[in-house]
Amino acid sequence: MKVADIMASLEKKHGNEKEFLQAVHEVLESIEEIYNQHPEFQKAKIIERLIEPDRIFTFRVTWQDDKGEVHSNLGYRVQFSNAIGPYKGGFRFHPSVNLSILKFLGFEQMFKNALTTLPMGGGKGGSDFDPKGKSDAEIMRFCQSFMTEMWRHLGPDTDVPAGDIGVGAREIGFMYGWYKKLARENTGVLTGKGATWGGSLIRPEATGYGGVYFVTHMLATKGMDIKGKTVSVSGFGNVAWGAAQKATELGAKVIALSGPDGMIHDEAGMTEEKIEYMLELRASNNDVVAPYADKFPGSKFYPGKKAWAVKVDIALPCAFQNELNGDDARELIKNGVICVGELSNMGCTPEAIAELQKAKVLYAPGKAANAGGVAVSGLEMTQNAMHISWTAEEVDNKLKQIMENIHQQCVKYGTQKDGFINYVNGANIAGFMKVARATLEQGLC
Ligand code: 2IT
Repeated sequence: MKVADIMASLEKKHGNEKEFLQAVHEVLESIEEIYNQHPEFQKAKIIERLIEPDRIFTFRVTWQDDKGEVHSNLGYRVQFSNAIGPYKGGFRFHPSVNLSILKFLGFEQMFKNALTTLPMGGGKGGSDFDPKGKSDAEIMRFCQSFMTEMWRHLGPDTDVPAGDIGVGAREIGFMYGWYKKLARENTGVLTGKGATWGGSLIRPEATGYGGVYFVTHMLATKGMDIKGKTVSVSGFGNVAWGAAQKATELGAKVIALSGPDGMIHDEAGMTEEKIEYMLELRASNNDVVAPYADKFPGSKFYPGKKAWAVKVDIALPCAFQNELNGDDARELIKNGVICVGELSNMGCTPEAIAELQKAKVLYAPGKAANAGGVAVSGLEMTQNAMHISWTAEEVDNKLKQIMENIHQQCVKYGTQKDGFINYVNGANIAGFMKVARATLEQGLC
C-alpha cells in the first residue's frame, strides 16, 4: 500500500470531501509501515474496504416552526463498519454538517471505538439543522421528523446513535420517545438517555472526565502531575464542562474558555459555580460565552480570540474539527505548553500536529483522548442489555480503566526509538489493527 496511491484514488471519487480526506490521510500515514508487513491485509484489500462506509442513508427532514413556517433539512446516517459490533456513534446537528464531515467522524469513530475495547462498530449521523435560537417545541418537531426517517436503520444490535454537537439529553429524549412510538419497543437504541429511563450515570461527564484521565497518564510519562497546572478549554458544551470539572477537582486551574464569539480569560480560575454556569450558557441556545464576563467580575471577554492565545500548561480543544491551527500551536509552544489533549474530533490541523510533535509537546488525538464518551455509551448499552444500572462510582472506575488501557495501547504502538510517544501513530495503529483483523476474519462482507 502506498499512501499517495490510495489518496489519489480516493480524491478522484470524493475530491470535495476535504475533512474526510484529511482524516483518512492521517490514519494512512500512521499505518503504512505496519500495514505493508501484512500481505494478508493487502490481499484482502482491507484498506480499500475500510475507507468506504458500509452504507450511507440520506433523507429530507421537513418540519414546521412555531410560526407555522415550513422548513426542510438534510438528514444522514453513515454506517462505516460493524466489524467489531453494532454501528455506534453520535448525531451532530449543526449547519456545517455535510457528508464530508460525517464521513470523517464515522471513519474516526470506527478506530476510536475499537480502542475502547468494547464491542462497538463505527458510525455517525446528523443534520444541517441549526438548533441555535430554536424553541423546545421546534426542536421536538425536528427530532420527531428526523426519527421518522431514521428509525428503520437503527436497533440496539444494529446501530446505536448518541449525541454530538447540537445533540444533548433534550434531543436524545425527543428522539428516543419517537423511536419507541414507531418501533413499539423500549430498548437501548440510543445512548446518552436520561438517568431515569435507561441512561448511564457519568455519561454526560464521560468525554471530559475521560480526557482528563488520559491527560494525567500523559503527564505521568514525564513524571508530572496535573495538580497546579493551568488549563484552557475551547467551547462550553458537555465536553468542556466535564473536562473543566475533573481538571478543577484534580487541582488544576482552568483559566480560559471560548465560544464562537470570542474568549474568556479568567485568571482566578474556574470554580464549581462558574463551571455550572457553562450549562446555562449552553441551554440558552445562543452559542456565546461573552455573558460569563458580566456574571463573574475579574474575568475578561476578548471578542474574536481563541482560548489558545492564553499562556497555559495544558490546552484542551473541546469544540470543533480544525479549531487549533498551526499559528495557534506556535503560540501555545511559545508560551510553554506541556500537553495538548484533543477532546474534540480532529481538533488540530495537520500543521498544528506537526508543530506540536516537532516541539515534543505531549499531544493526543481525539480518537484516543476523547474516547471516554463513547466508552461510557458502550457501558450504557451493557447496562440496558442486562436491564440493570451501575452506580456512578462503578461506571467511573470502568471509565478510568478504559482510559488507562487506551493510553497503554498508544504507548505500545506509538513509542519511537528516541523514547518520544507519538500518540497519533499509537492510536491509529492500535485502532486500525483491531478493525483490520476483525474485517479479515469475517471474509468478504
Ligand atoms: O464523538 C464521539 O465519540 C461522540 N460524539 C459520542 C458517540 C457515542 O456514541 O457516545
